[in-house]
Amino acid sequence: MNRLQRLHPCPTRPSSIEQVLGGSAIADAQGAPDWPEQTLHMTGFDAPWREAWGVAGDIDAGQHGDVLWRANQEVMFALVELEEPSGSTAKGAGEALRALTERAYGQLFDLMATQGTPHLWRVWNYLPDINAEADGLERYRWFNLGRHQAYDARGTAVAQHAPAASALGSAGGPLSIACLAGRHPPRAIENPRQVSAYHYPDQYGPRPPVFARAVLAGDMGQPTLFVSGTASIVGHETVHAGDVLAQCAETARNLNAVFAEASHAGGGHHYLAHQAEHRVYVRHSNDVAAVRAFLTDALQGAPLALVQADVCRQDLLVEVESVANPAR
Ligand code: 3EB
Repeated sequence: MNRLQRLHPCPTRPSSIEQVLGGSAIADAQGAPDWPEQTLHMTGFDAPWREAWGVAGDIDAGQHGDVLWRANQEVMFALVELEEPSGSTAKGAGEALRALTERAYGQLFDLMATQGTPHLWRVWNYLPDINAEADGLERYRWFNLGRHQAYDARGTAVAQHAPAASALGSAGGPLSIACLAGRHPPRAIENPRQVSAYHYPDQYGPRPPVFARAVLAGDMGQPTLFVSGTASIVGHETVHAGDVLAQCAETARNLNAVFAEASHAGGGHHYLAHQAEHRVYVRHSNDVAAVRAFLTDALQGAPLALVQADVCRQDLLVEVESVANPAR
Protein backbone atom coordinates (compact mmCIF):
# COMPACT_ATOMS: atom_id res chain seq x y z
CA MET A 1 0.00 0.00 0.00
CA ASN A 2 0.94 3.62 -0.02
CA ARG A 3 3.15 4.89 2.69
CA LEU A 4 1.46 7.20 5.16
CA GLN A 5 3.27 10.45 5.43
CA ARG A 6 2.93 13.25 7.87
CA LEU A 7 3.24 16.54 6.01
CA HIS A 8 4.43 18.97 8.63
CA PRO A 9 4.45 21.91 8.88
CA CYS A 10 1.88 22.05 6.20
CA PRO A 11 0.34 24.69 3.98
CA THR A 12 -3.33 24.47 3.03
CA ARG A 13 -2.30 22.75 -0.18
CA PRO A 14 0.26 19.93 -0.27
CA SER A 15 3.32 20.68 -2.39
CA SER A 16 4.13 17.07 -3.20
CA ILE A 17 2.16 14.41 -5.04
CA GLU A 18 0.42 13.18 -1.90
CA GLN A 19 -3.29 13.41 -1.41
CA VAL A 20 -4.09 14.60 2.07
CA LEU A 21 -6.59 12.47 3.98
CA GLY A 22 -6.86 14.78 6.97
CA GLY A 23 -4.96 16.16 9.89
CA SER A 24 -4.88 18.60 12.72
CA ALA A 25 -3.85 22.16 13.45
CA ILE A 26 -3.28 24.40 16.40
CA ALA A 27 -6.19 26.84 16.72
CA ASP A 28 -4.18 29.88 15.56
CA ALA A 29 -2.93 28.25 12.32
CA GLN A 30 -3.88 30.32 9.29
CA GLY A 31 -6.22 29.12 6.56
CA ALA A 32 -8.78 26.36 6.30
CA PRO A 33 -7.77 23.39 4.17
CA ASP A 34 -10.48 21.41 2.41
CA TRP A 35 -9.60 18.15 4.16
CA PRO A 36 -11.06 17.18 7.56
CA GLU A 37 -8.97 18.99 10.13
CA GLN A 38 -9.10 18.54 13.89
CA THR A 39 -8.60 21.87 15.62
CA LEU A 40 -6.60 21.80 18.83
CA HIS A 41 -8.31 24.32 21.09
CA MET A 42 -5.07 24.71 22.99
CA THR A 43 -2.38 27.34 23.39
CA GLY A 44 0.70 26.44 21.37
CA PHE A 45 4.23 27.41 22.36
CA ASP A 46 5.74 27.20 18.89
CA ALA A 47 4.96 28.91 15.60
CA PRO A 48 1.42 27.96 14.51
CA TRP A 49 1.50 24.55 12.88
CA ARG A 50 -0.62 22.18 10.83
CA GLU A 51 -0.12 18.47 10.42
CA ALA A 52 -1.60 16.32 7.71
CA TRP A 53 -1.58 12.66 6.72
CA GLY A 54 -1.00 11.98 3.06
CA VAL A 55 -1.01 9.03 0.69
CA ALA A 56 -0.26 8.73 -3.01
CA GLY A 57 -3.01 8.06 -5.53
CA ASP A 58 -6.75 8.42 -5.65
CA ILE A 59 -8.90 9.04 -2.61
CA ASP A 60 -12.59 9.14 -1.75
CA ALA A 61 -14.30 11.52 0.64
CA GLY A 62 -17.66 11.78 2.33
CA GLN A 63 -19.74 12.33 5.41
CA HIS A 64 -21.45 9.64 7.48
CA GLY A 65 -23.75 11.01 10.16
CA ASP A 66 -21.55 13.48 12.03
CA VAL A 67 -18.29 11.99 10.72
CA LEU A 68 -16.20 13.59 7.96
CA TRP A 69 -13.83 11.20 6.22
CA ARG A 70 -11.30 10.75 3.43
CA ALA A 71 -9.84 7.40 2.45
CA ASN A 72 -8.19 5.22 -0.11
CA GLN A 73 -8.47 1.39 -0.24
CA GLU A 74 -6.09 0.95 2.67
CA VAL A 75 -6.48 3.78 5.14
CA MET A 76 -9.09 6.30 6.25
CA PHE A 77 -8.85 9.52 8.23
CA ALA A 78 -12.11 10.38 10.01
CA LEU A 79 -13.16 13.27 12.22
CA VAL A 80 -16.21 13.67 14.44
CA GLU A 81 -16.83 16.82 16.44
CA LEU A 82 -19.91 17.10 18.68
CA GLU A 83 -20.92 20.09 20.75
CA GLU A 84 -22.25 19.50 24.24
CA PRO A 85 -25.49 21.47 24.07
CA SER A 86 -25.93 22.05 27.80
CA GLY A 87 -22.27 22.76 28.54
CA SER A 88 -19.68 20.68 30.31
CA THR A 89 -20.65 20.71 33.97
CA ALA A 90 -24.41 21.43 34.10
CA LYS A 91 -26.66 18.88 35.76
CA GLY A 92 -26.82 15.85 33.47
CA ALA A 93 -23.66 16.83 31.59
CA GLY A 94 -21.83 13.67 32.65
CA GLU A 95 -24.42 11.31 31.22
CA ALA A 96 -24.67 13.55 28.15
CA LEU A 97 -20.91 13.29 27.56
CA ARG A 98 -21.05 9.52 28.02
CA ALA A 99 -23.85 9.23 25.48
CA LEU A 100 -22.14 11.61 23.03
CA THR A 101 -18.90 9.61 23.25
CA GLU A 102 -20.71 6.32 22.71
CA ARG A 103 -22.53 7.81 19.71
CA ALA A 104 -19.33 9.22 18.19
CA TYR A 105 -17.50 5.90 18.49
CA GLY A 106 -20.55 4.03 17.23
CA GLN A 107 -20.69 6.20 14.10
CA LEU A 108 -16.95 5.76 13.57
CA PHE A 109 -17.22 1.97 13.88
CA ASP A 110 -20.14 1.84 11.43
CA LEU A 111 -18.28 3.99 8.90
CA MET A 112 -15.10 1.95 9.24
CA ALA A 113 -17.03 -1.27 8.55
CA THR A 114 -18.80 0.25 5.53
CA GLN A 115 -15.56 1.58 4.04
CA GLY A 116 -13.63 -1.68 4.43
CA THR A 117 -11.22 -0.12 6.91
CA PRO A 118 -12.55 -1.77 10.11
CA HIS A 119 -9.34 -1.54 12.16
CA LEU A 120 -8.65 1.51 14.32
CA TRP A 121 -4.97 2.45 14.25
CA ARG A 122 -4.69 5.79 16.00
CA VAL A 123 -7.24 8.03 17.79
CA TRP A 124 -6.91 11.59 19.11
CA ASN A 125 -9.59 12.44 21.70
CA TYR A 126 -10.04 16.02 22.96
CA LEU A 127 -12.69 17.39 25.28
CA PRO A 128 -13.04 20.53 27.40
CA ASP A 129 -12.86 20.44 31.20
CA ILE A 130 -11.54 16.87 31.17
CA ASN A 131 -10.79 16.88 34.91
CA ALA A 132 -14.02 18.61 36.00
CA GLU A 133 -16.68 16.68 37.87
CA ALA A 134 -20.11 16.28 36.37
CA ASP A 135 -22.83 14.45 38.26
CA GLY A 136 -20.32 13.07 40.74
CA LEU A 137 -17.82 11.60 38.27
CA GLU A 138 -14.83 13.15 36.50
CA ARG A 139 -15.61 13.95 32.86
CA TYR A 140 -12.68 11.82 31.62
CA ARG A 141 -14.28 8.88 33.43
CA TRP A 142 -17.65 9.55 31.76
CA PHE A 143 -15.77 9.62 28.45
CA ASN A 144 -14.12 6.28 29.26
CA LEU A 145 -17.50 4.79 30.09
CA GLY A 146 -18.97 5.83 26.73
CA ARG A 147 -15.92 4.69 24.76
CA HIS A 148 -15.90 1.27 26.43
CA GLN A 149 -19.66 0.85 25.94
CA ALA A 150 -19.26 1.53 22.21
CA TYR A 151 -16.86 -1.42 22.05
CA ASP A 152 -19.15 -3.57 24.23
CA ALA A 153 -22.18 -2.77 22.06
CA ARG A 154 -20.42 -4.40 19.11
CA GLY A 155 -18.98 -7.28 21.09
CA THR A 156 -15.50 -5.99 20.32
CA ALA A 157 -12.90 -7.24 22.80
CA VAL A 158 -10.93 -4.19 23.90
CA ALA A 159 -7.68 -6.09 24.56
CA GLN A 160 -7.56 -7.28 20.92
CA HIS A 161 -8.71 -4.05 19.30
CA ALA A 162 -7.12 -1.21 21.21
CA PRO A 163 -5.65 1.52 18.99
CA ALA A 164 -2.89 3.93 19.88
CA ALA A 165 -4.62 6.95 21.42
CA SER A 166 -4.44 10.17 23.35
CA ALA A 167 -7.12 11.83 25.49
CA LEU A 168 -6.51 15.41 26.56
CA GLY A 169 -8.40 18.35 27.92
CA SER A 170 -8.89 21.29 25.57
CA ALA A 171 -9.60 24.89 26.51
CA GLY A 172 -13.10 24.81 25.02
CA GLY A 173 -14.53 23.53 21.77
CA PRO A 174 -16.50 20.36 21.08
CA LEU A 175 -15.85 16.76 21.94
CA SER A 176 -13.43 16.08 19.09
CA ILE A 177 -12.35 12.63 17.96
CA ALA A 178 -10.06 12.06 14.96
CA CYS A 179 -8.68 8.75 13.83
CA LEU A 180 -6.73 6.77 11.28
CA ALA A 181 -8.28 3.38 10.50
CA GLY A 182 -7.09 0.70 8.12
CA ARG A 183 -8.04 -2.30 6.02
CA HIS A 184 -5.50 -4.35 7.95
CA PRO A 185 -5.14 -4.62 11.72
CA PRO A 186 -2.27 -2.79 13.36
CA ARG A 187 0.25 -4.59 15.52
CA ALA A 188 -0.24 -3.51 19.13
CA ILE A 189 2.74 -2.76 21.36
CA GLU A 190 2.56 -2.68 25.17
CA ASN A 191 5.05 -1.27 27.68
CA PRO A 192 6.49 -3.86 30.10
CA ARG A 193 6.88 -1.08 32.70
CA GLN A 194 3.14 -0.34 32.68
CA VAL A 195 -0.12 -2.21 33.20
CA SER A 196 -2.06 -2.20 29.93
CA ALA A 197 -4.52 0.68 30.11
CA TYR A 198 -7.50 -1.58 29.30
CA HIS A 199 -6.58 -3.52 32.48
CA TYR A 200 -6.40 -0.52 34.80
CA PRO A 201 -8.20 -1.22 38.12
CA ASP A 202 -11.51 0.56 38.79
CA GLN A 203 -9.93 3.19 41.06
CA TYR A 204 -9.50 5.14 37.79
CA GLY A 205 -13.17 4.91 36.89
CA PRO A 206 -15.97 2.43 36.25
CA ARG A 207 -14.56 1.43 32.84
CA PRO A 208 -10.90 1.53 31.82
CA PRO A 209 -9.50 3.48 28.87
CA VAL A 210 -9.23 1.61 25.57
CA PHE A 211 -5.80 2.07 24.06
CA ALA A 212 -2.57 0.23 23.37
CA ARG A 213 0.73 1.89 24.31
CA ALA A 214 1.62 2.01 20.61
CA VAL A 215 0.77 0.39 17.31
CA LEU A 216 2.69 -0.45 14.15
CA ALA A 217 0.49 0.19 11.14
CA GLY A 218 0.44 1.14 7.50
CA ASP A 219 2.73 -0.46 4.96
CA MET A 220 3.75 -3.52 6.96
CA GLY A 221 7.00 -3.68 4.99
CA GLN A 222 7.81 -0.27 6.43
CA PRO A 223 5.32 0.29 9.27
CA THR A 224 4.74 3.62 10.96
CA LEU A 225 4.96 3.58 14.76
CA PHE A 226 2.20 5.54 16.48
CA VAL A 227 2.99 5.96 20.18
CA SER A 228 0.05 6.80 22.46
CA GLY A 229 0.05 9.59 24.98
CA THR A 230 2.82 8.59 27.38
CA ALA A 231 3.18 9.92 30.89
CA SER A 232 4.77 9.40 34.28
CA ILE A 233 2.98 6.16 35.09
CA VAL A 234 4.66 2.99 36.36
CA GLY A 235 2.46 -0.06 36.77
CA HIS A 236 -0.87 1.75 36.85
CA GLU A 237 0.16 4.49 39.28
CA THR A 238 1.27 8.05 38.73
CA VAL A 239 4.81 8.57 40.00
CA HIS A 240 6.53 11.88 40.88
CA ALA A 241 3.33 13.81 41.65
CA GLY A 242 4.17 17.51 41.82
CA ASP A 243 7.63 17.20 40.19
CA VAL A 244 7.42 18.09 36.52
CA LEU A 245 11.05 17.30 35.64
CA ALA A 246 10.96 13.92 37.35
CA GLN A 247 7.75 13.25 35.39
CA CYS A 248 9.58 14.18 32.18
CA ALA A 249 12.38 11.77 33.04
CA GLU A 250 9.91 8.94 33.77
CA THR A 251 8.02 9.73 30.57
CA ALA A 252 11.27 9.51 28.59
CA ARG A 253 11.97 6.11 30.18
CA ASN A 254 8.49 4.96 29.17
CA LEU A 255 8.95 6.24 25.62
CA ASN A 256 12.27 4.46 25.31
CA ALA A 257 10.68 1.25 26.62
CA VAL A 258 7.88 1.47 24.03
CA PHE A 259 10.32 2.21 21.21
CA ALA A 260 12.42 -0.79 22.32
CA GLU A 261 9.34 -3.07 22.31
CA ALA A 262 8.40 -1.80 18.86
CA SER A 263 11.91 -2.53 17.62
CA HIS A 264 11.58 -6.13 18.86
CA ALA A 265 8.18 -6.49 17.18
CA GLY A 266 9.00 -4.51 14.07
CA GLY A 267 10.17 -7.31 11.80
CA GLY A 268 13.78 -6.18 11.69
CA HIS A 269 12.97 -2.48 11.80
CA HIS A 270 14.25 -0.21 14.51
CA TYR A 271 12.44 2.72 16.02
CA LEU A 272 14.30 5.42 17.90
CA ALA A 273 12.72 8.10 20.07
CA HIS A 274 15.29 10.64 18.90
CA GLN A 275 14.29 9.99 15.26
CA ALA A 276 10.59 10.52 15.99
CA GLU A 277 8.33 13.56 16.02
CA HIS A 278 6.68 14.37 19.33
CA ARG A 279 3.68 16.34 20.53
CA VAL A 280 4.10 17.43 24.15
CA TYR A 281 1.11 18.36 26.33
CA VAL A 282 2.04 20.51 29.33
CA ARG A 283 -0.54 21.13 32.07
CA HIS A 284 0.93 24.38 33.43
CA SER A 285 2.16 27.05 31.00
CA ASN A 286 4.78 28.04 33.58
CA ASP A 287 6.49 24.66 33.09
CA VAL A 288 6.95 24.95 29.33
CA ALA A 289 10.53 26.24 29.28
CA ALA A 290 11.72 23.60 31.73
CA VAL A 291 9.87 20.80 29.92
CA ARG A 292 11.22 21.92 26.55
CA ALA A 293 14.79 22.06 27.84
CA PHE A 294 14.56 18.67 29.55
CA LEU A 295 12.93 16.81 26.66
CA THR A 296 15.10 18.46 24.00
CA ASP A 297 18.06 16.97 25.85
CA ALA A 298 16.45 13.61 26.66
CA LEU A 299 15.19 13.17 23.08
CA GLN A 300 18.43 14.46 21.54
CA GLY A 301 16.91 17.34 19.66
CA ALA A 302 14.00 15.47 18.06
CA PRO A 303 11.27 17.88 16.92
CA LEU A 304 8.78 18.79 19.67
CA ALA A 305 5.43 20.59 19.31
CA LEU A 306 4.46 21.87 22.75
CA VAL A 307 0.91 22.78 23.73
CA GLN A 308 -0.93 23.58 26.94
CA ALA A 309 -3.50 20.91 27.73
CA ASP A 310 -5.03 19.25 30.75
CA VAL A 311 -3.75 15.71 31.11
CA CYS A 312 -6.37 13.10 31.98
CA ARG A 313 -5.18 12.49 35.55
CA GLN A 314 -5.09 15.46 37.90
CA ASP A 315 -1.58 14.57 39.09
CA LEU A 316 -0.03 14.23 35.63
CA LEU A 317 1.83 17.38 34.55
CA VAL A 318 3.13 16.30 31.15
CA GLU A 319 2.33 13.79 28.40
CA VAL A 320 4.15 13.00 25.14
CA GLU A 321 2.90 11.27 21.97
CA SER A 322 5.06 10.29 19.04
CA VAL A 323 5.15 9.18 15.43
CA ALA A 324 8.13 7.41 13.92
CA ASN A 325 9.13 5.63 10.77
CA PRO A 326 11.76 2.86 10.81
CA ALA A 327 15.22 4.19 11.64
CA ARG A 328 17.64 4.68 8.82
C1 3EB B 1 -2.12 6.92 30.73
O1 3EB B 1 -1.08 6.33 30.44
C2 3EB B 1 -2.14 8.40 30.50
O2 3EB B 1 -7.69 7.60 27.42
O3 3EB B 1 -7.12 7.37 25.33
C3 3EB B 1 -2.77 8.26 27.58
C4 3EB B 1 -3.12 7.89 26.29
C5 3EB B 1 -3.75 8.45 28.52
C6 3EB B 1 -4.46 7.68 25.94
C7 3EB B 1 -6.83 7.59 26.52
C8 3EB B 1 -5.09 8.23 28.17
C9 3EB B 1 -5.43 7.86 26.88
O4 3EB B 1 -3.09 6.35 31.24
C10 3EB B 1 -3.42 8.86 29.92
